[in-house]
Amino acid sequence: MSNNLVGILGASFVGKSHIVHILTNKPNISYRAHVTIGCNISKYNYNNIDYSLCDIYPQFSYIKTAHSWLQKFDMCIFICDATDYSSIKIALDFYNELKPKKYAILINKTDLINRLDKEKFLEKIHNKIKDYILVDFRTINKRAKLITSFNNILDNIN
Ligand SMILES: Nc1nc2c(ncn2[C@@H]2O[C@H](COP(=O)(O)OP(=O)(O)OP(=O)(O)O)[C@@H](O)[C@H]2O)c(=O)[nH]1
Ligand SMILES: [Mg+2]
Repeated sequence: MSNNLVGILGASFVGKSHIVHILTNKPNISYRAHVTIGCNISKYNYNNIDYSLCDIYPQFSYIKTAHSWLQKFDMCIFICDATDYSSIKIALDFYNELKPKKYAILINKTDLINRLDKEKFLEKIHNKIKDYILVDFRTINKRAKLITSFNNILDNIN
């Protein structure tokens, strides 16, 4: 495990594991959806820096239990699902629990909504959380773009 711990947090089914899978596997290995229990740690290298991507079980009880460990994370990336408003509240609850100094929000599944709904979703986030880096994204079939966006996040919050 590297010294750079990156927490990948958000409600269940928002796409956390799929994102980590794309970042850490070859393009020909397809993602098989599964429920993540506990914390899955994957290695990621960018600009000769090793990161440990920690894909975290999204139950609030787990976040509470693992609180002191999660607070050691160097940065947190909160994932929201553009089709599910409740994913904003859950990301916010995790943010308020951990209060990370360095964090970003990635809005996933934007392939499933239209432009107008996307604007409404973004406005809702703007009203709730200030001062963050925002990436809006669709995981599906956008590997290269995800890697670029993710590396941009690392550049900007590091
Ligand atoms: N259409 C669409 N589907 C997506 C996208 N990203 C992820 N998915 C799908 O959403 C489902 C849930 O993704 P996961 O990555 O397993 O979700 P998770 O957040 O890890 O869920 P938990 O482990 O239960 O917390 C999977 O079937 C993914 O393939 C996206 O951008 N667009
Ligand atoms: Mg998962």
